[in-house]
Amino acid sequence: MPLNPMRMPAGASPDIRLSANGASLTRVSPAPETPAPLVSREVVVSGCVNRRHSFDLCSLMRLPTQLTGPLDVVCLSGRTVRSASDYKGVRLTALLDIARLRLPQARDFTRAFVLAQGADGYTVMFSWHELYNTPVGVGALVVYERDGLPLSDDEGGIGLISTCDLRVALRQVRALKRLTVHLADPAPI
Ligand SMILES: Nc1nc2c(c(=O)[nH]1)N[C@H]1C(S)=C(S)[C@@H](COP(=O)(O)O)O[C@H]1N2
Ligand SMILES: [Mo]
Repeated sequence: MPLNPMRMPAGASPDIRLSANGASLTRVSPAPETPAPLVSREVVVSGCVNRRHSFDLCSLMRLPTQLTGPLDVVCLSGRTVRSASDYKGVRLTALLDIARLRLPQARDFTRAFVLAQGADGYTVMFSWHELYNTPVGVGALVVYERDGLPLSDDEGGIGLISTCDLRVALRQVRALKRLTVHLADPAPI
């Protein structure tokens, strides 16, 4: 029989101490109710692409940089989540261009769309047309810096922002992990 019948959950850090007589437990930080921050260190581009590609911070920084300029991040309710002077990142389309869309038929881009997913599963969608055929694509950025500082772990590390949206907070993805390219099924004729 183990002295301490309380078992650690798998993957938990050994931050519980027994007192000298083994009777009481003292918790050492971090407290178990503090969730680990949602953070991304790389973005994987997959799905209908020729080359599945993974971009970490270094490879993102090697791509042509885009700055947003002053931006209010507003939610659907109208609440301003934050006002930033600048986000720095790269165009979402730059990542797609490197992975290269894989389209069975020449005109399949008309039904292509991209799902962008955060570490918690939060998912937003961009159509090929939005990205390549409207101003939205120019403002859809994978970002890694805000106001001259790297996005901290608490801010997700790597994110996505769509600066041309009316309510920017909604298609902002904290801790961006995945970009997957899909083809919508055409309706039967
Ligand atoms: N990964 C992730 N990103 C997300 C969300 C979320 O739940 N998970 N919520 C969205 C919503 S509704 C809002 S208002 C903003 C909040 O911004 P913040 O999380 O950067 O403060 O994040 C957006 N991005
Ligand atoms: Mo929100």
